[in-house]
Amino acid sequence: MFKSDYLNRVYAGVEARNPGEKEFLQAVYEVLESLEPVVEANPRLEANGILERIVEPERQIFFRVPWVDDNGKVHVNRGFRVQFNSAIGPYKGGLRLHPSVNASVIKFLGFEQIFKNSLTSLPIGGGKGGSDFDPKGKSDMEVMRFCQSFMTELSKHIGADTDVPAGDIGTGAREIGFMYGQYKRLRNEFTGVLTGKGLTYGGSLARTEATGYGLCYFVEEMLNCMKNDSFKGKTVVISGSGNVAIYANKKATELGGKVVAMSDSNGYIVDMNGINLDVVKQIKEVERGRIKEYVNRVKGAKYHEGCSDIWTVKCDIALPCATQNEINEESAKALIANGVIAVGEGANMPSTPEAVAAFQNAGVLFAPAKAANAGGVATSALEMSQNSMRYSWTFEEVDSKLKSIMVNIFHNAYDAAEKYGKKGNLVAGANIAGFEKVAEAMLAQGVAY
Ligand code: NDP
Ligand code: 2IT
Repeated sequence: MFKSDYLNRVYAGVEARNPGEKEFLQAVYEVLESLEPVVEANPRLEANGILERIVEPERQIFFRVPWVDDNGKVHVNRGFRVQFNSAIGPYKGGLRLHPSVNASVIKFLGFEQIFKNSLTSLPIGGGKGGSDFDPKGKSDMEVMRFCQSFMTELSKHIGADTDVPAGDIGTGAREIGFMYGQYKRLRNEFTGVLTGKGLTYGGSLARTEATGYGLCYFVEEMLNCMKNDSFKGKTVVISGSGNVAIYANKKATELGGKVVAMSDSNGYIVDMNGINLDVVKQIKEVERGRIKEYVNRVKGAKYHEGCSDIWTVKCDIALPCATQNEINEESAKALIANGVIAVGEGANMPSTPEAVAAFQNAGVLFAPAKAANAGGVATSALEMSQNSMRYSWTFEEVDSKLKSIMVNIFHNAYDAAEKYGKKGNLVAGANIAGFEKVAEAMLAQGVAY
């Protein structure tokens, strides 16, 4: 529990109102823990009920998504959009399509998005959505019918100045295209209501690469400033083989690292010569196949069933880019025993609280998701700017803005941690720096009653 009575009261309230929502509670606990010194130093926060308000979504929309498969059979999934906080801009955050999606998962993601989006320094509030629909094994037409049905309801609640969804697990260019088409059909308007759009209809150059590239820019700056080191010559392990993992691999390699392992939800591959990214892209992006296929195409590579043992592969830098809680204490200890020097979270909340503590106690540089993977949503905000201007920047322009945003986020998180007596603790620093701007805006805007 916390030293502060205020924090204990707020957390007890969250537990009572959201019973059994373990991911959401985990995310809230971590933020409150970081905010302890901030709450102590700023009595205005308690006096204005800022924490009670920030842990409660402004609006939650849960809806039925009926769709028809290729054989004419009707299916029903559940759709979610949690509009968590609009203090600094329109709600902004991705849509996750995965069978594990439930209210707890969407709320943890939406809650973290508030602070992440604030850290980008761009004017975007926090939101998240998705469905327990599983795009795996579905035909393009089935995915299209699902996306259209999903958007038929979602379109009533979003808008370019209200709430701007984007991709996440299971939602890539194909799904965004189908959803955008349906929104346009229903509303008869061509606006930047979604980001991650295709380049022919308003998408931004470098959005596809942004999360993985941004993660590596952040880790490079962290290595540089905290250890006078870099990616150069380092062995890297990356979990996942989706959007974030693929472009993290590309940038880590460009910066001089060697990526030796990647995974999907069935297992992981190890290639000590350095993973051939073209082969991974062909299997995962073009064929929508399984990562184990890699060993049939690249000599000397090995496949192992199961995900968690990827963290027993010896490396200098670990980049978890698959899903929440994929690194537990045991995996963290295996990485530490093998001499890992830095961990950068590409996925959202991929390390359990015990794993984070293990890394920090062992002196491993630890880049938390809210800060390290903010490049995706930051570039989404740049896509929104370009859409508003009816203009588009070159790849180099967007990439250079992304890079300076990531470098800034590192320094803001580092400085905030130092200011509150937690030097080097980027978890605390990111939570505090993200929180301060949102809290100021909420204070300025008053309480509606
Ligand atoms: P993708 O759907 O493109 O890829 C997800 C990858 O993670 C796949 O390799 C998938 O394997 C694997 N994976 C998914 N769920 C699980 C699971 N339960 N257990 C093990 N492996 C799993 O998603 P993204 O790359 O976009 O997202 C990855 C992570 O990054 C998520 O945490 C997401 O929230 C986060 N993120 C994404 C951003 C973006 O811009 N896309 C921005 C910031 C964060 P399989 O193919 O077998 O399903
Ligand atoms: O978790 C995330 O930040 C995302 N999935 C990206 C959200 C966005 O709006 O681009």
